[in-house]
Amino acid sequence: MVQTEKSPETLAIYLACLRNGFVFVPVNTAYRAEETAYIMEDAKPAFCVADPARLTSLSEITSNLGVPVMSLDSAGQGAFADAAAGLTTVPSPERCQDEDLAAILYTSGTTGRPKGAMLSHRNLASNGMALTEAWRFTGEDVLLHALPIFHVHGLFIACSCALLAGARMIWLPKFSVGDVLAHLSRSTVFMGVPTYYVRLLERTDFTAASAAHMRLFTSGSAPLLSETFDAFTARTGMAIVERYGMTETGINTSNPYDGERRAGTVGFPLAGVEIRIADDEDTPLPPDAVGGLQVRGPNVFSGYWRRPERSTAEFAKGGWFKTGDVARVDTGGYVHLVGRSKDLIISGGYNVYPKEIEILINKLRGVEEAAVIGVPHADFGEVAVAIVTPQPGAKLDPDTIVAEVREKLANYKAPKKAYIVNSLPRNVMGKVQKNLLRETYKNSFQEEAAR
Ligand code: MLC
Ligand code: AMP
Repeated sequence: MVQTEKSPETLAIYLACLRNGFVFVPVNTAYRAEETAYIMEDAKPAFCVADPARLTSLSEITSNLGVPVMSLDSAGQGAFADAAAGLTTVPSPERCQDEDLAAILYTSGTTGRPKGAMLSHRNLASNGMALTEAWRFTGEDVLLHALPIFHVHGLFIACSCALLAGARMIWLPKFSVGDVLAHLSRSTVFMGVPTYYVRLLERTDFTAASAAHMRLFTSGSAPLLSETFDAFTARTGMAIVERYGMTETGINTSNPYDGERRAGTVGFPLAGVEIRIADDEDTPLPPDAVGGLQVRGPNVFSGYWRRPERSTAEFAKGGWFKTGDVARVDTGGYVHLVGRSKDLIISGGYNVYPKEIEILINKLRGVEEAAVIGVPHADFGEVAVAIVTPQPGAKLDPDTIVAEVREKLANYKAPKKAYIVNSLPRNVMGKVQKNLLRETYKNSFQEEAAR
């Protein structure tokens, strides 16, 4: 398990794991101690590498579990680096089978607890090769890498393309619009979440000339608004390639490299990947019908770590994985994502599961019940907002609720605002009507956007 700041050394640890048959488990560096502890207890890693700033908070859990831990900082220094430097021989590579486990990536779930998606060597290799081909990567490319490397986007999608093609990467420690602008003239490919493009477009010094050396911009992890797509084309003369992926599957579909890149769509299935739209009984639907998007292929994971029951429930007969995304395929074959059946907020490309936050707020003193919803936000696409009812006689302060969540959960998950109300709207079954709440609070961030 690795929870370190982005560095070339962290990438080397990942590659060393692949080469030697170890299972790589990257963990988001924004996670608080409890979130990390949960993953560590679930994964039970043989060994842990962590940023020195985390050693104290991790020590209790690592010593309870008997997990050895070594430090590595953002500059690639620390006990782990020292030990590696002392090695005199390089072990020969392990002969891994296609089905052998290569990585476990934790993805939060609608139950409020993260589960580890088990990804095999075949999953990673097949998807990397299909993408390298689809996006025409060659050894001449220079990928400007600004994504975090604890998720599939930055770690597998971006790195697999560059490494399989023998391309170079400019390795930014994190996304910063200034750094990206400074390096575009030396790069040929950039991959981002929609927020990166929104922020680039806010800069008047981002022009057609800044992008003149680039051959490809891709976007994914969250919906790219048509306005962003159009503004980008108007500014640069280039069309962003929007694609669609998941932790459990890597990339499923992409707009074409050659051919029309259509705004508001995520293009066609990659080579070797099958998708279908199905109804609630898993019966395939005809073109243009809206239903659940299911996927099958060498990219699809084998199940969740130590959760056989969840793994079976998420697959339909014939090995089709139910993504939880609601989509339609038009008669031209383009896939349109139209919604999600899972209660999920995607904020700046990070997944936020309302359930996880609701469970936490419900435990706070004086709280009767909380409902967490996603509302539109100009920068992050959407952000979490909490609607909370007090216990009889209790007085609640919205800012305190937000602050208490931030103590326990990564900042990006914390609601950006909380509202205290007397009651939550419910349907006849007693279920909270989140659609009504989303409508009521949809303008929560309009003023900020206008400023
Ligand atoms: C940071 N903050 C966020 C946030 N990121 N809030 C909501 N949503 C986010 N995504 C908060 C911080 O906690 C902080 O709060 C404030 O915003 C500013 O923090 P920051 O550190 O300055 O933010 P910044 O570095 O600018 O980060 C924003 C970002 C980053 C967009 C650059 O979130 C990012 O790189 N996102 C990419 C995520 C990604 O790689 N997703 C791929 C998942 S894989 P405060 O209050 O403390 O100031 C996947 C599959 C697929 O989905 O298809 O690809
Ligand atoms: P994750 O669990 O972090 O891997 O997130 C996967 C989810 O991100 C998918 O199930 C989709 O809901 C969403 N997603 C990924 N790419 C796109 C995209 N291009 N447009 C809309 N949603 C996307």
